[in-house]
Amino acid sequence: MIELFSADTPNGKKIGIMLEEIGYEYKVTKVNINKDEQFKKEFRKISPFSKIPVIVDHQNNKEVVFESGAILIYLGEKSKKFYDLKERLKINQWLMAQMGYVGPMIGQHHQFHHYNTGKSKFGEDRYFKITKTIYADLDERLEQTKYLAGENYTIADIATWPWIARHEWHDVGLKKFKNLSRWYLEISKRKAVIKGYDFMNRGEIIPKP
Ligand SMILES: N[C@@H](CCC(=O)N[C@@H](CS)C(=O)NCC(=O)O)C(=O)O
Repeated sequence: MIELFSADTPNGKKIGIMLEEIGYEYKVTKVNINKDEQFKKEFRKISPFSKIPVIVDHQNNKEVVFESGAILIYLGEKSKKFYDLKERLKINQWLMAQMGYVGPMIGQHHQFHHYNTGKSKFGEDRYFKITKTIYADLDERLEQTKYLAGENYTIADIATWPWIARHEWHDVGLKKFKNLSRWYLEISKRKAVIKGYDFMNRGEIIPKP
């Protein structure tokens, strides 16, 4: 059994989706990041930067894995699903791009454009512009390939999709990006994605473009 310490955010949803995709039994332990539970001493023992998500693999000597990208790789290697070692070089590039660029930049767009409007024009303009560029760059990639790392659905898609699923907050207009919308909609229809998107059982529905 895998224990998932998480909150209902794009980084949290990645792992809910992956666990549903690989069909593993898992238990969600909620960490309320709005009430600073991530800073509690007990949680910091498994999460050195006080961040969700983290997993504990009770079948594997209570192995702890933090950082969503590392968790996806761990689960991909363990299940031998969505992380084909022959495609590893391509998958890693798109996964790292999500971890180091797509997520952090869109995350800042959420901070300035969604949560803190009016506090910093510079911040709002900067991250709005970067988010639009990310949409365009992903669209260009998905014009050439079916999925981000090539012809197969992989952990790189699982890592990126939950960020685009917040498109209503972005005000970029997902519909305008034909290839990105095609990819988004196709992944939205997967049973595991529908279930993993709502891994906190709040009745959440995936927003349409
Ligand atoms: N690179 C990390 C980022 C994790 C992260 O930023 N988690 C956020 C929620 S999405 C969090 O725990 N925030 C609480 C805080 O910063 O205090 C990952 O992908 O796992």
